[in-house]
Amino acid sequence: MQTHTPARRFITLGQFIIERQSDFPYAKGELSRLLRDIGIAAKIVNREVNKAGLADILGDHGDVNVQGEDQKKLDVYANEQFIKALGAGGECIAIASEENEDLIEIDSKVSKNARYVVCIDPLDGSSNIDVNVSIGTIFSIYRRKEEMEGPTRLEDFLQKGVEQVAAGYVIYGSSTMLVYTTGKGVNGFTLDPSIGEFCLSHPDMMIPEDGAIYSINEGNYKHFPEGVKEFLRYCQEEDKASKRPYSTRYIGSLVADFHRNMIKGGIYIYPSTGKAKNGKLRLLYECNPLAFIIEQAGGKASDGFRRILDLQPETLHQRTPLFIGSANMVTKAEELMAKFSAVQA
Ligand code: AHM
Ligand code: MG
Repeated sequence: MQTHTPARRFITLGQFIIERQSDFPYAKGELSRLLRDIGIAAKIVNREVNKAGLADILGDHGDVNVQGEDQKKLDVYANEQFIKALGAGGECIAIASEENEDLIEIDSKVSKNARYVVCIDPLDGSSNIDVNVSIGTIFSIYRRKEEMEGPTRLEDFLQKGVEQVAAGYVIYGSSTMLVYTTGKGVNGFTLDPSIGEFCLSHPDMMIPEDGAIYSINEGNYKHFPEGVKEFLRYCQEEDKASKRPYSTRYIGSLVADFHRNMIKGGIYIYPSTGKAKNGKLRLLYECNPLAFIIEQAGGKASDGFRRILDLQPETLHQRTPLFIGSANMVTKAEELMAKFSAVQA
């Protein structure tokens, strides 16, 4: 008789989503399917990102996006793939994307009664594509308010971050990972290119309470609020007991900086600057999803004074300063902001 010893079981993203379906606030399978659709689009985008140096896909697309930045071909491609996947899936009624000024309504029979809306930055850090540095996708999922019927309305999107039902990011790096939360912890999946599946590699991710890394574009130093300048002085001070001076690590690709700090412990800051009173990052599809993830992993996210997840969005592409990472580091930065900087209106 032959005996068979089962190999160590690996769990794919698809299996994991199904196994965890009962954790979801509305366990009807819709959210599972939505996450699955995002996973599929991420694999397609990953394929193109990996070919970026080879295919004739680098360079400007010629258009300018809502923020007045040049669009790269891959931004456009990624945007199209996510819209296509979410549109075909039937669970999403509308999308807000960094690449589109207005809401994208899904006009199909299958999506007519869909209960979810998605906010997405399809390819964040796209200025890094041409230099082979990690880039990412960030997404956030809300359920429409119960009373909302018929075509989508702006109100479906202008919900506070605390209302998110799921959020995640994909990092296209030395390996490709998808990390997400549905409010029951954070789990990370690494893409195994040989089988084309995301496999659970980082279960129950937690960020260390303290870190020794700070990530900020110090080129803007002159225009930082006094509280941020004080925090930088604190990071650079000698203090062996608290491992200071800390190290600076700034990739300039939010998902990559965030992901490293999640694993090693650290803080990422994009404060207000002279040019931009509310910083650079967008509340709906950059700050809120990462804030949901960091809180689920035991960290903190703030605009320097207030919890990001409690901010009331007023417009789709609104920006906010962001202080995100290890809980004790964000708390320290908030302390110094309260002491040295006036509260923003
Ligand atoms: P993008 O959405 O246009 O790619 O801009 C967001 C990016 C973040 O990934 C990154 O952290 C930040 O912009 C870097 O900005 P800066 O070059 O001003 O430091
Ligand atoms: Mg972005």
